[in-house]
Amino acid sequence: MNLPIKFSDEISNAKDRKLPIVALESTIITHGMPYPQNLKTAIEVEEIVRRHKAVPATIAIINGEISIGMSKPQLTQLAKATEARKLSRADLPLCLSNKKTGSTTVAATMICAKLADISVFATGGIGGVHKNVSETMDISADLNELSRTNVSVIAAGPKAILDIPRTLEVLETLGVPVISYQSNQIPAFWSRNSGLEASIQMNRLSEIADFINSRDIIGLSGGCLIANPVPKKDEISLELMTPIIQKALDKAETNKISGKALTPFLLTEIFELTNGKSLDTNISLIKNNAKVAAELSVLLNV
Ligand code: PSU
Ligand code: MN
Repeated sequence: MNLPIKFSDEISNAKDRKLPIVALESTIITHGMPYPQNLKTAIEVEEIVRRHKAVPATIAIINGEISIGMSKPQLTQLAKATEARKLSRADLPLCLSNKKTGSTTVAATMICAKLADISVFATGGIGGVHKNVSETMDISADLNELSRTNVSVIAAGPKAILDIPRTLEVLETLGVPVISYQSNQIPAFWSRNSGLEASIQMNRLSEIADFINSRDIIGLSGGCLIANPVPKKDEISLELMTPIIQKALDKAETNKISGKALTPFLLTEIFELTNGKSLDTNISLIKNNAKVAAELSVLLNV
């Protein structure tokens, strides 16, 4: 059986020439940001990867095919889509069997990147353990995926809507290294600091590349999380974010929002409660992650 996988011309060419490639997710386009900022950001993030000497591969399932690299019309289609399914490990095959279009979360993007032999992936923030986990058992499949699929994920830490200490405990249990880049703290997405100490701090990308290569040499399975704090000029402090996040969580509880819908709901609420500032921060951190991922992919490609 042939894999249902389709490479864009840009990615086919990059593969032929053995150029470094950076995977990018598509749930951030369909469920993470409003139109048209989502489209503008997706295009700009790809440009940043190119400027830093790597090739961007935005990943989604388009009409039943795992599509690695998007054309502008495809990005536009995703950005305007209202029906696209948010796909994770459990439901990724649904869109393949019924020839539908869906966006890939961190977990699903990792799976597709691995199939396409791409080992570096930039996103905004990963999913994790939700704050009310003792009642809901809501733990993102992103964590499990990090433990089993060997792709390095550059993110601005777990989203601060999550229970960050518990998310880190789960990652540790699963054997996923969390490397804080140029910081002695775990970043909290919109904020540079979570108040939690970094478990591993590295200040140079060459150290991170050596670390990843060492994992590969001893055959450790699973990926690694590189936690890259949002640039200072665009951060919103944790003090400012905490009451806003609480308001959004309360509203989600009142409206009985759960499961897949929860993360997109909270992001939209927070966008409104911050008069759009949270989106500016989100855009800034994803761009910063794309830059670091491109630089890392260049180092790992030699
Ligand atoms: N980061 C963002 N916006 C998002 C996401 C991440 O800035 O929308 C998405 C990612 O695709 C991540 C998903 O994998 O949210 C987590 O969803 P859940 O908690 O349902 O697993
Ligand atoms: Mn969930």
